Amino acid sequence: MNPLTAIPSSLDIKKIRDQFPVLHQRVNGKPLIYFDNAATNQKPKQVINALVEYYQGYNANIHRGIHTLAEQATKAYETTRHSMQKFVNAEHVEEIIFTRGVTESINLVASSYGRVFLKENDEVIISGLEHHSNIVPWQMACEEKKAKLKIIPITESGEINLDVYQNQLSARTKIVSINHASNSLGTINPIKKIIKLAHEVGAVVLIDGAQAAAHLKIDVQAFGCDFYCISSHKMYGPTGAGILYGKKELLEKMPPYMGGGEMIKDVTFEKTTYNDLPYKFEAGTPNIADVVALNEAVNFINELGKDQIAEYENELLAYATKQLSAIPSVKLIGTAKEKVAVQSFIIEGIHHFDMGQMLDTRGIAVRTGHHCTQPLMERLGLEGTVRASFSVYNTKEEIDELIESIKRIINFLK
Ligand code: C6P
Repeated sequence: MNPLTAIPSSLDIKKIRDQFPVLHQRVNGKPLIYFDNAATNQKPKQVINALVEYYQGYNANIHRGIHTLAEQATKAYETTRHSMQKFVNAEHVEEIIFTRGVTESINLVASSYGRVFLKENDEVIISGLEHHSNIVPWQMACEEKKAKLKIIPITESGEINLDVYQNQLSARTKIVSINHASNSLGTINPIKKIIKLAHEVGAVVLIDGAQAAAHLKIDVQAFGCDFYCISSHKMYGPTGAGILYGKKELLEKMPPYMGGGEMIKDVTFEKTTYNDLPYKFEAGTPNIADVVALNEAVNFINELGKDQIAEYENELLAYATKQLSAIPSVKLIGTAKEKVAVQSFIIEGIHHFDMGQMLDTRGIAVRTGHHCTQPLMERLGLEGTVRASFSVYNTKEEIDELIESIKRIINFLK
Protein backbone atom coordinates (compact mmCIF):
# COMPACT_ATOMS: atom_id res chain seq x y z
CA MET A 1 0.00 0.00 0.00
CA ASN A 2 1.28 3.44 -0.91
CA PRO A 3 1.93 5.06 2.50
CA LEU A 4 0.77 8.39 1.11
CA THR A 5 -2.70 7.10 0.30
CA ALA A 6 -3.23 5.24 3.57
CA ILE A 7 -5.85 6.83 5.81
CA PRO A 8 -4.78 6.65 9.45
CA SER A 9 -7.80 8.66 10.46
CA SER A 10 -10.52 6.99 12.50
CA LEU A 11 -13.18 8.20 10.07
CA ASP A 12 -14.89 5.86 7.62
CA ILE A 13 -14.71 8.08 4.54
CA LYS A 14 -16.68 5.73 2.31
CA LYS A 15 -19.54 5.73 4.80
CA ILE A 16 -19.35 9.52 5.05
CA ARG A 17 -19.42 9.88 1.25
CA ASP A 18 -22.51 7.68 1.09
CA GLN A 19 -24.34 10.34 3.09
CA PHE A 20 -23.80 12.96 0.35
CA PRO A 21 -26.05 12.24 -2.66
CA VAL A 22 -24.58 15.05 -4.76
CA LEU A 23 -21.13 13.46 -4.78
CA HIS A 24 -22.35 10.40 -6.66
CA GLN A 25 -22.74 11.85 -10.12
CA ARG A 26 -20.77 12.43 -13.29
CA VAL A 27 -19.92 15.94 -14.43
CA ASN A 28 -18.80 16.30 -18.03
CA GLY A 29 -18.66 12.52 -18.24
CA LYS A 30 -16.29 12.14 -15.27
CA PRO A 31 -17.00 11.32 -11.62
CA LEU A 32 -17.47 14.61 -9.77
CA ILE A 33 -14.52 15.70 -7.65
CA TYR A 34 -15.72 18.57 -5.51
CA PHE A 35 -12.88 20.80 -4.27
CA ASP A 36 -14.85 24.03 -3.87
CA ASN A 37 -15.75 23.48 -0.24
CA ALA A 38 -14.62 26.92 0.93
CA ALA A 39 -17.32 28.44 -1.31
CA THR A 40 -20.00 26.13 0.06
CA ASN A 41 -19.78 22.54 1.15
CA GLN A 42 -22.18 19.73 0.25
CA LYS A 43 -25.13 18.62 2.36
CA PRO A 44 -25.58 15.22 4.00
CA LYS A 45 -28.90 13.36 3.62
CA GLN A 46 -29.95 14.20 7.17
CA VAL A 47 -29.88 17.94 6.36
CA ILE A 48 -31.77 17.45 3.09
CA ASN A 49 -34.31 15.19 4.84
CA ALA A 50 -34.87 17.78 7.58
CA LEU A 51 -35.87 20.33 4.91
CA VAL A 52 -38.29 17.89 3.31
CA GLU A 53 -39.73 16.82 6.67
CA TYR A 54 -40.29 20.45 7.68
CA TYR A 55 -42.14 21.37 4.48
CA GLN A 56 -44.07 18.10 4.32
CA GLY A 57 -44.81 17.82 8.00
CA TYR A 58 -45.00 21.06 9.98
CA ASN A 59 -44.49 24.15 7.83
CA ALA A 60 -45.91 27.06 9.84
CA ASN A 61 -44.91 30.54 10.92
CA ILE A 62 -43.15 30.62 14.27
CA HIS A 63 -43.60 32.47 17.58
CA ARG A 64 -47.02 33.73 16.44
CA GLY A 65 -49.47 30.86 16.13
CA ILE A 66 -50.91 28.80 18.95
CA HIS A 67 -51.84 25.86 16.72
CA THR A 68 -49.94 22.57 16.78
CA LEU A 69 -47.88 23.06 13.61
CA ALA A 70 -46.79 26.55 14.71
CA GLU A 71 -45.69 25.15 18.05
CA GLN A 72 -43.81 22.31 16.37
CA ALA A 73 -42.04 24.70 13.98
CA THR A 74 -41.19 27.13 16.80
CA LYS A 75 -39.76 24.29 18.87
CA ALA A 76 -37.59 23.04 16.01
CA TYR A 77 -36.34 26.59 15.24
CA GLU A 78 -35.46 27.22 18.89
CA THR A 79 -33.80 23.79 19.17
CA THR A 80 -31.28 24.95 16.58
CA ARG A 81 -30.62 28.07 18.63
CA HIS A 82 -29.70 25.86 21.59
CA SER A 83 -27.51 23.66 19.35
CA MET A 84 -25.70 26.69 17.99
CA GLN A 85 -25.25 27.98 21.54
CA LYS A 86 -23.46 24.72 22.38
CA PHE A 87 -21.62 24.70 19.04
CA VAL A 88 -19.91 28.03 19.81
CA ASN A 89 -20.09 27.61 23.62
CA ALA A 90 -22.01 30.82 24.24
CA GLU A 91 -22.96 31.55 27.83
CA HIS A 92 -26.58 32.53 27.07
CA VAL A 93 -28.94 31.20 24.40
CA GLU A 94 -30.21 34.73 23.65
CA GLU A 95 -26.69 35.58 22.47
CA ILE A 96 -27.42 33.58 19.30
CA ILE A 97 -29.10 35.71 16.61
CA PHE A 98 -30.21 34.03 13.39
CA THR A 99 -29.18 35.87 10.24
CA ARG A 100 -28.78 34.95 6.57
CA GLY A 101 -25.10 34.25 7.17
CA VAL A 102 -21.76 35.91 7.81
CA THR A 103 -22.32 38.84 5.45
CA GLU A 104 -25.55 39.82 7.16
CA SER A 105 -24.06 39.24 10.62
CA ILE A 106 -21.16 41.61 9.94
CA ASN A 107 -23.47 44.20 8.39
CA LEU A 108 -25.71 43.97 11.44
CA VAL A 109 -22.81 44.77 13.79
CA ALA A 110 -21.25 47.45 11.55
CA SER A 111 -24.60 49.14 11.17
CA SER A 112 -26.10 48.74 14.64
CA TYR A 113 -23.01 48.84 16.89
CA GLY A 114 -21.31 51.30 14.52
CA ARG A 115 -24.29 53.67 14.59
CA VAL A 116 -24.07 54.08 18.36
CA PHE A 117 -20.45 53.51 19.28
CA LEU A 118 -18.39 54.85 16.35
CA LYS A 119 -17.56 58.55 16.44
CA GLU A 120 -15.54 60.91 14.28
CA ASN A 121 -11.80 60.10 14.31
CA ASP A 122 -12.35 56.68 15.90
CA GLU A 123 -10.58 53.76 14.26
CA VAL A 124 -11.65 50.35 13.01
CA ILE A 125 -8.96 47.74 12.34
CA ILE A 126 -9.27 44.89 9.87
CA SER A 127 -6.54 42.79 8.22
CA GLY A 128 -5.20 42.48 4.70
CA LEU A 129 -6.61 38.94 4.61
CA GLU A 130 -10.26 39.88 4.76
CA HIS A 131 -13.13 38.84 2.52
CA HIS A 132 -15.09 41.75 0.97
CA SER A 133 -17.89 40.99 3.48
CA ASN A 134 -15.52 42.00 6.27
CA ILE A 135 -14.24 45.09 4.44
CA VAL A 136 -17.16 46.86 2.78
CA PRO A 137 -19.51 47.09 5.83
CA TRP A 138 -16.69 48.75 7.78
CA GLN A 139 -15.90 51.13 4.92
CA MET A 140 -19.57 52.11 4.90
CA ALA A 141 -19.69 52.59 8.69
CA CYS A 142 -16.42 54.56 8.72
CA GLU A 143 -17.56 56.78 5.87
CA GLU A 144 -20.81 57.56 7.64
CA LYS A 145 -19.17 58.27 10.98
CA LYS A 146 -15.98 59.89 9.62
CA ALA A 147 -13.96 57.18 11.34
CA LYS A 148 -10.74 55.70 9.98
CA LEU A 149 -10.23 52.17 8.64
CA LYS A 150 -6.79 50.70 9.35
CA ILE A 151 -5.43 47.58 7.72
CA ILE A 152 -3.02 45.14 9.38
CA PRO A 153 -0.45 44.17 6.73
CA ILE A 154 0.29 40.54 5.97
CA THR A 155 3.53 38.69 5.35
CA GLU A 156 4.52 36.89 2.11
CA SER A 157 3.32 33.56 3.52
CA GLY A 158 -0.07 35.09 4.27
CA GLU A 159 0.12 35.71 8.01
CA ILE A 160 -0.98 38.77 9.94
CA ASN A 161 1.90 41.00 11.06
CA LEU A 162 1.22 41.11 14.78
CA ASP A 163 3.96 43.66 15.54
CA VAL A 164 2.37 46.21 13.23
CA TYR A 165 -1.06 45.37 14.67
CA GLN A 166 0.18 46.06 18.17
CA ASN A 167 1.43 49.48 17.06
CA GLN A 168 -1.82 50.28 15.25
CA LEU A 169 -3.89 49.77 18.41
CA SER A 170 -4.64 52.84 20.50
CA ALA A 171 -7.38 54.41 22.59
CA ARG A 172 -8.93 55.50 19.27
CA THR A 173 -9.46 51.85 18.22
CA LYS A 174 -13.12 50.98 18.74
CA ILE A 175 -13.55 47.82 16.68
CA VAL A 176 -11.23 45.07 15.41
CA SER A 177 -12.73 42.72 12.83
CA ILE A 178 -10.71 39.72 11.65
CA ASN A 179 -11.38 36.37 10.09
CA HIS A 180 -10.69 33.20 12.05
CA ALA A 181 -9.39 31.56 8.86
CA SER A 182 -8.73 33.08 5.44
CA ASN A 183 -10.87 31.86 2.55
CA SER A 184 -8.21 32.57 -0.08
CA LEU A 185 -5.08 31.35 1.70
CA GLY A 186 -6.36 29.12 4.50
CA THR A 187 -4.34 30.95 7.18
CA ILE A 188 -5.65 30.38 10.70
CA ASN A 189 -5.26 33.65 12.55
CA PRO A 190 -4.07 33.84 16.18
CA ILE A 191 -7.42 35.24 17.25
CA LYS A 192 -6.93 34.79 21.00
CA LYS A 193 -3.90 37.04 20.92
CA ILE A 194 -5.60 39.53 18.57
CA ILE A 195 -8.62 39.72 20.89
CA LYS A 196 -6.53 40.11 24.04
CA LEU A 197 -4.52 42.99 22.55
CA ALA A 198 -7.69 44.73 21.30
CA HIS A 199 -9.35 44.44 24.70
CA GLU A 200 -6.32 46.03 26.34
CA VAL A 201 -7.16 49.28 24.51
CA GLY A 202 -10.91 48.90 25.09
CA ALA A 203 -11.90 47.84 21.55
CA VAL A 204 -14.51 45.19 20.78
CA VAL A 205 -13.63 42.31 18.45
CA LEU A 206 -15.69 40.62 15.75
CA ILE A 207 -14.48 37.31 14.37
CA ASP A 208 -15.60 36.23 10.90
CA GLY A 209 -15.88 32.47 11.36
CA ALA A 210 -17.04 31.65 7.81
CA GLN A 211 -14.06 29.41 7.08
CA ALA A 212 -13.66 28.06 10.60
CA ALA A 213 -17.10 26.71 11.48
CA ALA A 214 -16.76 23.36 9.69
CA HIS A 215 -13.11 22.82 10.61
CA LEU A 216 -12.06 24.37 13.93
CA LYS A 217 -13.36 24.14 17.49
CA ILE A 218 -15.23 27.30 18.39
CA ASP A 219 -15.38 28.49 21.98
CA VAL A 220 -16.42 32.12 22.11
CA GLN A 221 -15.96 32.24 25.88
CA ALA A 222 -12.39 30.91 25.67
CA PHE A 223 -11.64 33.22 22.72
CA GLY A 224 -13.15 36.17 24.58
CA CYS A 225 -14.50 37.66 21.33
CA ASP A 226 -17.42 40.07 21.42
CA PHE A 227 -19.02 38.88 18.17
CA TYR A 228 -18.60 35.69 16.12
CA CYS A 229 -20.23 35.11 12.71
CA ILE A 230 -21.11 31.82 10.99
CA SER A 231 -22.76 30.82 7.69
CA SER A 232 -24.72 27.58 7.78
CA HIS A 233 -23.91 26.69 4.17
CA LYS A 234 -20.18 26.44 4.91
CA MET A 235 -20.81 23.89 7.68
CA TYR A 236 -22.93 21.31 5.78
CA GLY A 237 -26.14 23.26 6.41
CA PRO A 238 -28.52 24.99 4.00
CA THR A 239 -27.85 28.32 2.31
CA GLY A 240 -29.54 31.49 3.53
CA ALA A 241 -29.03 30.90 7.24
CA GLY A 242 -26.35 31.63 9.80
CA ILE A 243 -25.74 33.19 13.16
CA LEU A 244 -24.34 36.22 14.86
CA TYR A 245 -23.07 35.44 18.34
CA GLY A 246 -22.80 38.59 20.42
CA LYS A 247 -22.07 39.18 24.10
CA LYS A 248 -25.37 39.83 25.81
CA GLU A 249 -24.32 43.11 27.42
CA LEU A 250 -23.31 44.49 24.00
CA LEU A 251 -26.38 43.23 22.12
CA GLU A 252 -28.57 44.79 24.79
CA LYS A 253 -27.00 48.20 24.17
CA MET A 254 -27.31 47.96 20.38
CA PRO A 255 -30.31 49.36 18.47
CA PRO A 256 -32.29 47.03 16.17
CA TYR A 257 -30.85 46.49 12.70
CA MET A 258 -34.22 46.14 10.92
CA GLY A 259 -37.72 47.10 11.95
CA GLY A 260 -40.87 45.05 11.45
CA GLY A 261 -42.64 42.05 12.92
CA GLU A 262 -41.16 39.91 15.71
CA MET A 263 -38.64 42.54 16.85
CA ILE A 264 -41.30 44.60 18.68
CA LYS A 265 -42.95 44.44 22.09
CA ASP A 266 -45.53 47.10 21.46
CA VAL A 267 -46.30 49.43 18.55
CA THR A 268 -48.31 52.64 18.50
CA PHE A 269 -48.07 55.39 15.90
CA GLU A 270 -46.32 57.47 18.54
CA LYS A 271 -43.75 54.96 19.79
CA THR A 272 -42.49 51.40 19.42
CA THR A 273 -40.83 49.38 22.16
CA TYR A 274 -38.47 46.65 21.09
CA ASN A 275 -38.49 42.98 21.91
CA ASP A 276 -35.97 41.23 24.15
CA LEU A 277 -32.92 39.40 22.84
CA PRO A 278 -32.56 37.59 20.54
CA TYR A 279 -35.82 38.62 18.82
CA LYS A 280 -34.89 42.33 18.77
CA PHE A 281 -32.57 41.44 15.89
CA GLU A 282 -34.86 38.98 14.06
CA ALA A 283 -37.35 41.17 12.22
CA GLY A 284 -39.90 39.52 9.94
CA THR A 285 -40.59 35.85 9.26
CA PRO A 286 -37.16 34.23 9.50
CA ASN A 287 -35.70 31.49 7.35
CA ILE A 288 -37.42 28.79 9.39
CA ALA A 289 -36.78 25.73 7.20
CA ASP A 290 -33.07 26.35 6.78
CA VAL A 291 -32.54 27.13 10.45
CA VAL A 292 -34.39 23.92 11.36
CA ALA A 293 -32.20 21.89 8.99
CA LEU A 294 -29.03 23.57 10.31
CA ASN A 295 -29.56 21.56 13.48
CA GLU A 296 -28.88 18.40 11.49
CA ALA A 297 -25.63 19.91 10.17
CA VAL A 298 -24.53 20.50 13.76
CA ASN A 299 -25.44 16.89 14.59
CA PHE A 300 -23.47 15.68 11.56
CA ILE A 301 -20.35 17.55 12.70
CA ASN A 302 -20.75 16.48 16.32
CA GLU A 303 -21.21 12.84 15.34
CA LEU A 304 -17.90 12.86 13.43
CA GLY A 305 -16.08 15.06 15.95
CA LYS A 306 -14.29 18.30 15.12
CA ASP A 307 -10.90 16.86 16.11
CA GLN A 308 -11.30 13.91 13.76
CA ILE A 309 -12.50 16.15 10.95
CA ALA A 310 -9.53 18.49 11.43
CA GLU A 311 -7.07 15.60 11.61
CA TYR A 312 -8.30 14.11 8.35
CA GLU A 313 -8.56 17.42 6.52
CA ASN A 314 -5.03 18.33 7.63
CA GLU A 315 -3.83 15.07 6.11
CA LEU A 316 -5.56 15.92 2.83
CA LEU A 317 -4.03 19.40 2.87
CA ALA A 318 -0.52 18.10 3.56
CA TYR A 319 -0.90 15.50 0.82
CA ALA A 320 -2.16 18.01 -1.76
CA THR A 321 0.42 20.64 -0.82
CA LYS A 322 3.28 18.17 -1.19
CA GLN A 323 2.09 16.98 -4.60
CA LEU A 324 1.31 20.45 -5.92
CA SER A 325 4.67 21.86 -4.88
CA ALA A 326 6.40 19.04 -6.76
CA ILE A 327 5.01 20.32 -10.07
CA PRO A 328 7.71 22.69 -11.38
CA SER A 329 5.45 25.40 -12.86
CA VAL A 330 3.09 25.51 -9.86
CA LYS A 331 3.56 28.19 -7.21
CA LEU A 332 1.71 27.78 -3.92
CA ILE A 333 -0.03 30.90 -2.65
CA GLY A 334 -0.59 30.88 1.10
CA THR A 335 1.97 28.92 3.08
CA ALA A 336 1.18 29.93 6.66
CA LYS A 337 2.15 27.48 9.39
CA GLU A 338 -1.42 27.10 10.68
CA LYS A 339 -3.99 26.50 7.96
CA VAL A 340 -7.43 25.09 7.28
CA ALA A 341 -7.66 22.77 4.27
CA VAL A 342 -7.45 25.42 1.56
CA GLN A 343 -4.66 25.59 -1.02
CA SER A 344 -4.40 28.37 -3.56
CA PHE A 345 -1.89 28.19 -6.39
CA ILE A 346 -0.95 29.75 -9.69
CA ILE A 347 0.63 28.10 -12.72
CA GLU A 348 3.33 29.77 -14.75
CA GLY A 349 2.02 30.74 -18.19
CA ILE A 350 -1.57 29.52 -17.59
CA HIS A 351 -4.38 31.83 -16.54
CA HIS A 352 -6.28 30.63 -13.48
CA PHE A 353 -9.62 30.76 -15.35
CA ASP A 354 -8.25 28.51 -18.11
CA MET A 355 -6.99 26.02 -15.55
CA GLY A 356 -10.35 26.09 -13.73
CA GLN A 357 -12.29 25.54 -16.93
CA MET A 358 -10.08 22.69 -18.06
CA LEU A 359 -10.32 21.01 -14.67
CA ASP A 360 -14.11 21.32 -14.93
CA THR A 361 -14.09 19.42 -18.21
CA ARG A 362 -12.50 16.62 -16.18
CA GLY A 363 -15.24 16.77 -13.52
CA ILE A 364 -13.08 18.65 -10.99
CA ALA A 365 -14.68 21.68 -9.30
CA VAL A 366 -12.25 24.31 -7.99
CA ARG A 367 -12.70 28.03 -7.55
CA THR A 368 -10.69 30.53 -9.59
CA GLY A 369 -10.34 34.31 -9.41
CA HIS A 370 -9.93 36.75 -6.53
CA HIS A 371 -12.23 34.83 -4.15
CA CYS A 372 -13.85 38.10 -2.99
CA THR A 373 -10.50 39.22 -1.57
CA GLN A 374 -9.38 41.74 -4.18
CA PRO A 375 -7.18 43.82 -1.80
CA LEU A 376 -5.38 40.62 -0.75
CA MET A 377 -4.76 39.66 -4.38
CA GLU A 378 -3.43 43.17 -5.05
CA ARG A 379 -1.06 42.86 -2.07
CA LEU A 380 0.22 39.56 -3.50
CA GLY A 381 0.56 41.08 -6.98
CA LEU A 382 -1.98 38.62 -8.42
CA GLU A 383 -5.18 38.89 -10.37
CA GLY A 384 -6.39 35.62 -8.91
CA THR A 385 -5.51 32.04 -8.07
CA VAL A 386 -6.81 28.52 -8.51
CA ARG A 387 -8.14 27.39 -5.14
CA ALA A 388 -8.69 23.80 -4.06
CA SER A 389 -10.45 23.47 -0.72
CA PHE A 390 -11.04 20.14 0.97
CA SER A 391 -13.74 18.64 3.11
CA VAL A 392 -14.15 15.51 5.20
CA TYR A 393 -15.70 13.59 2.27
CA ASN A 394 -12.74 14.17 -0.06
CA THR A 395 -10.09 11.50 -0.62
CA LYS A 396 -6.42 11.27 -1.50
CA GLU A 397 -7.42 9.45 -4.68
CA GLU A 398 -9.33 12.57 -5.70
CA ILE A 399 -6.22 14.65 -5.01
CA ASP A 400 -4.19 12.23 -7.18
CA GLU A 401 -6.72 12.87 -9.97
CA LEU A 402 -6.37 16.64 -9.50
CA ILE A 403 -2.58 16.45 -9.68
CA GLU A 404 -2.64 14.18 -12.72
CA SER A 405 -5.12 16.49 -14.46
CA ILE A 406 -3.05 19.60 -13.73
CA LYS A 407 0.06 17.90 -15.16
CA ARG A 408 -1.83 16.87 -18.32
CA ILE A 409 -3.32 20.35 -18.79
CA ILE A 410 0.13 21.94 -18.39
CA ASN A 411 1.57 19.55 -21.01
CA PHE A 412 -1.38 20.15 -23.33
CA LEU A 413 -1.16 23.96 -23.13
CA LYS A 414 2.64 24.11 -23.33
N1 C6P B 1 -16.55 32.98 0.98
C1 C6P B 1 -15.58 31.73 -0.87
O1 C6P B 1 -15.65 31.11 -1.93
P1 C6P B 1 -21.56 34.44 3.11
O2 C6P B 1 -21.59 34.66 1.63
O3 C6P B 1 -22.23 35.56 3.85
O4 C6P B 1 -22.03 33.10 3.53
O5 C6P B 1 -20.01 34.47 3.53
C2 C6P B 1 -19.19 35.53 3.16
C3 C6P B 1 -17.79 35.26 3.59
C4 C6P B 1 -17.23 36.00 4.63
N2 C6P B 1 -16.01 35.74 5.10
C5 C6P B 1 -15.26 34.75 4.60
C6 C6P B 1 -13.91 34.48 5.19
C7 C6P B 1 -15.74 33.97 3.54
O6 C6P B 1 -15.00 32.98 3.07
C8 C6P B 1 -17.03 34.25 3.00
C9 C6P B 1 -17.54 33.49 1.82
C10 C6P B 1 -16.86 32.18 -0.19
O7 C6P B 1 -14.51 31.98 -0.34
C11 C6P B 1 -17.77 32.83 -1.16
S1 C6P B 1 -17.15 34.36 -1.77
